[in-house]
Amino acid sequence: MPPVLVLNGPNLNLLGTREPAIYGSETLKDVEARCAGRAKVLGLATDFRQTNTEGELVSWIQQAHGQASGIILNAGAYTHTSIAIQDALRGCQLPVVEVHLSNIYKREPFRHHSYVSPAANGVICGFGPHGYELAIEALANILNANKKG
Ligand code: CA2
Repeated sequence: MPPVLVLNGPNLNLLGTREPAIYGSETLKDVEARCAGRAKVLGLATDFRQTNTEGELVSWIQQAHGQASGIILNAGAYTHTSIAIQDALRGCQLPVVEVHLSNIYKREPFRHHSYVSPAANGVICGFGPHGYELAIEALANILNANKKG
């Protein structure tokens, strides 16, 4: 089975270095290790990436077709602005789980709308780094169901 692509958008490279009250003290490396560990238990591999560039996210999503078994996406602030990412997700024909560290519905109104959600199978937000593990589990369930069906 091809790896699960775990994509992280702008500023998530700063995780654990600033704004701990919102995003916690774990680094993105820690989150990567959580994903790899959870995936391994479920018989999956992960390909974990971060970029500050919208176009790079779009390219990675395009390339995932046939190369990944599914996508977990924290698009960061592009969540709230990017029609290009939504278009790429709609075209990739893969299961997609949207994840956010913070509960975006508890925050500023401009974070309440997601362009990713209409193209995702589901959304996990507000559980910090553990949310990524929940997203891996959700994706594994979808992949198992697709295998059977
Ligand atoms: O809660 C999330 O995971 C977000 O996707 C994080 C984005 C934010 O724009 C979304 O509304 C919700 C921001 C990521 C910035 O991460 C930082 C981490 C540490 C220090 C500064 C920024």
